[in-house]
Amino acid sequence: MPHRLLKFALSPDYPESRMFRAPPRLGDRYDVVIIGGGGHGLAAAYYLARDYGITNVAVLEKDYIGAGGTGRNTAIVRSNYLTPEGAAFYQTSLELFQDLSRDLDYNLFYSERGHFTLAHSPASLRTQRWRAEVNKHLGIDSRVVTPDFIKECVPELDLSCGGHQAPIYGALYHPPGAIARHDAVAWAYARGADERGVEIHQNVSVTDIDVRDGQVVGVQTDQGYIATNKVLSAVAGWTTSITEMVDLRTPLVIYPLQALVSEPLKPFLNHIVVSASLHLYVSQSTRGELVGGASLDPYELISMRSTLDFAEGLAGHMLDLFPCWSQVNVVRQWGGLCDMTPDFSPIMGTTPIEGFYIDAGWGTWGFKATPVSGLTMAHTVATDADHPLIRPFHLQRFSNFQLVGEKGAASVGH
Ligand code: PYC
Repeated sequence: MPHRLLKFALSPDYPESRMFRAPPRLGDRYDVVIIGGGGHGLAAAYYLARDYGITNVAVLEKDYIGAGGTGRNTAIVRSNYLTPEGAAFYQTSLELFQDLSRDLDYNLFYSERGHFTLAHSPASLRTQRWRAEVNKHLGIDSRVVTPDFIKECVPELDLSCGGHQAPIYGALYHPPGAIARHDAVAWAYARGADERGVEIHQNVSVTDIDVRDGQVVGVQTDQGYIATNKVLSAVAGWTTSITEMVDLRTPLVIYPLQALVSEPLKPFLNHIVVSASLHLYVSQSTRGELVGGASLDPYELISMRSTLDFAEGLAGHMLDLFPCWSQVNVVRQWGGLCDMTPDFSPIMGTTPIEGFYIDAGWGTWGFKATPVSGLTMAHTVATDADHPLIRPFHLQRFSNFQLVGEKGAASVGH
């Protein structure tokens, strides 16, 4: 079988068409340059082409598409946020996700699972009750459930946590919580954008942005100069290196976030389980792997390395909840960069530099916002006016003291 597979891979008659063209060479001028070939940049390119007919667009990715945050997260989609601004934004994203496989004509393995945030004390249960009421008020499907309900849904879960940790008193339950195949989201948006004429250039680094009299006029890359009047930065953890090029100050600080996967197992875990007290979230992917993560690493750092400390800590807490996993092998772990904002909301929209648009501040919540960020940034770039859904996330909020505090809605204690 491996030999046949190799022959198939090397054959010039490979029957599958490419997901997107390999464009010949970088052009001299584009209407829009998007820096960052992750889900957000590719989604913005797709909606620019689909909704506004703007197709003279180059997406520049310094690595391969989806190499950054898009391929380095735990692929959770949910909308149980706590501010009216956040709830409206993430709920729109969730609804776009629900129809995205059909829209992009590509199976994204979108799988609605139900999302539990466990409460390990009466005080934590009161907090989850408050979250449920706020969610209901904002039109989000959320409720508090009993230990019996949790046990029925997740029979493998040890509600007593083996006596090593405080037991489970109940949970916030968010039925539409889902997972998706994160790489496929990037590939499908890339294909949709490419089919409409957008050029996707991998392995192209932006080295400078040319701003004259407060207006973007071009982009310098390691493969030549591009004239353009519109640049969208969609590089998440690398945002500070791009904003430095245009002298734009943001309050972003970069932290690593790590995750791991186990060997594939027969499907048994139908839900997403989160424990804020144990700093853990876990789900089972459609490939059967247990996919788990924890809080941010406890230091500011631009690094994507993985550590044994993280794997040991997370595995220990997984076993507190699921002692039956003691023989499961971890097969892979990785780290990603999180561009954290002080209020745990993104930074999106126009900026004081004409023609420079920002899509950043994605911290640990970027994947779930992929469709809505693409949709709203495409509107913003095409019309030069911030989309109503992202007005609250404008960079200016930090100087106007109009922060959108979402810390309480972070899935674990980040
Ligand atoms: O916000 O759901 C979330 C999340 C999961 C992992 C990191 N953040």
